[in-house]
Amino acid sequence: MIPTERIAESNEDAGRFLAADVAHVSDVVGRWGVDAERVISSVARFSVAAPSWAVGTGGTRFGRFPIPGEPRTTYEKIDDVAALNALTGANRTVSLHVPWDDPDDPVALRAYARERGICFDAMNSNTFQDNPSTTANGGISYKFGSLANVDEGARKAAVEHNLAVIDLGVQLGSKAITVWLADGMNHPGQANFRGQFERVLDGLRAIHEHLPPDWLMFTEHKPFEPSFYASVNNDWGSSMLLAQGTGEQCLCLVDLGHHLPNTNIEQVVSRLAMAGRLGGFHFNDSKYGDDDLTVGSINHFQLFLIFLELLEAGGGSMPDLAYMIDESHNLKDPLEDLIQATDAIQHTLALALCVSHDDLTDAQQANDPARAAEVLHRAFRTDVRPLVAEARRRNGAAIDPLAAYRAAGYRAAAAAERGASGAATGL
Ligand code: PSV
Ligand code: MN
Repeated sequence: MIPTERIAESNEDAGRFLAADVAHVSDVVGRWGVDAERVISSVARFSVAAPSWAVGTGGTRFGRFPIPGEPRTTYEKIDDVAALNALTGANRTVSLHVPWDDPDDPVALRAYARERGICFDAMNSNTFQDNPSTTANGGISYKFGSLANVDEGARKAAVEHNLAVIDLGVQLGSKAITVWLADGMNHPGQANFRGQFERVLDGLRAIHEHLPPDWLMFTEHKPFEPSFYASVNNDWGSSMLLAQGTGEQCLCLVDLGHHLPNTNIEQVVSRLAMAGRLGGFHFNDSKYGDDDLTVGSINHFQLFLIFLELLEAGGGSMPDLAYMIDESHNLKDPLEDLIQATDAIQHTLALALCVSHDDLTDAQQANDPARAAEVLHRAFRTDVRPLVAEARRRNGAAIDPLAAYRAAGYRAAAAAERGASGAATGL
């Protein structure tokens, strides 16, 4: 854990000019009618789940370079998320991936997490690689797909795995399951498009039937990888068809990296929200494909526009979706990257909250695109970092979380305890 005294210590130094900076920014945004207090309290309320697998180093198929002190178990992953949350105040939940996480005592795990202020967000099922639920069934493999497979045994194993993940999630206090499928084709002609889609729909319906009444399930689209010719759930259109065909409790999840270059993701968000099927969000950034880069590090203006659409969907507040960071860190200390990702999310939310909705609507109604651009840019180009820092301070978190993390010596302590070569990411 990172003790609260360490955070308070680091805030003494980092907070020297904070009140004056907050007053200045409040004055600036107040000139166009934005209430800085509302921005601060909205940012302070917002939380984004940390994925259990992203507290470890990721890697590529060309290699993986772990760092000392990586978590070895789901318990240690929860320790890392608790440390992250102590610093940001904005990662109050963790999202597990089964069987990368496969707790044999979910009740004990839940209590352990609760003691550290962490709850369980959406569960993730994994039918994109062979795992105990397939190999136990001798001869069954997901090599040619899971829910879309022509082999009935593979489809059955995939459905059963998802049901088991729901049952586990119930014990952990989760309320949702995200279904991302690698199913598709690597070779033209390999399978029948319609047949694959219909089999996936059948499988999703079987999973949906098992959902407790207060649960949701999410279909997550992705254009390619590992299916390099065609994914079954390739884009938001397919995702929405699947969600609509599956049932009322099935919504769509948008992973920012799961779009072909130049896709207008903010428009995708608007469409899904309009159709009442927007349910979840995976934050990351992307230059080429599913690069899993740090949130806001490449396409920051696009992220700002996406936040505007989220606020639009929520009537001026962030809608109640399952928000998660989905990144893979190959070079940075994973916790440092998650700190920066969370900060980027908080920062961009603050920027979007600083847009005057009334002024933007006026410009739109007057067919005045130049004025509309001014309204967006005066918010986007304002330095709202003091408002974000103030939101963190009010949550008892760190004004400068990265500096506080380094000063706390967390990684060195973890390395001493966990050793140099732990690896429980599953990736
Ligand atoms: C697939 O690329 C994905 O975005 C899904 O959300 C998976 O659960 C996650 O990454 C980890 O592989
Ligand atoms: Mn994802």
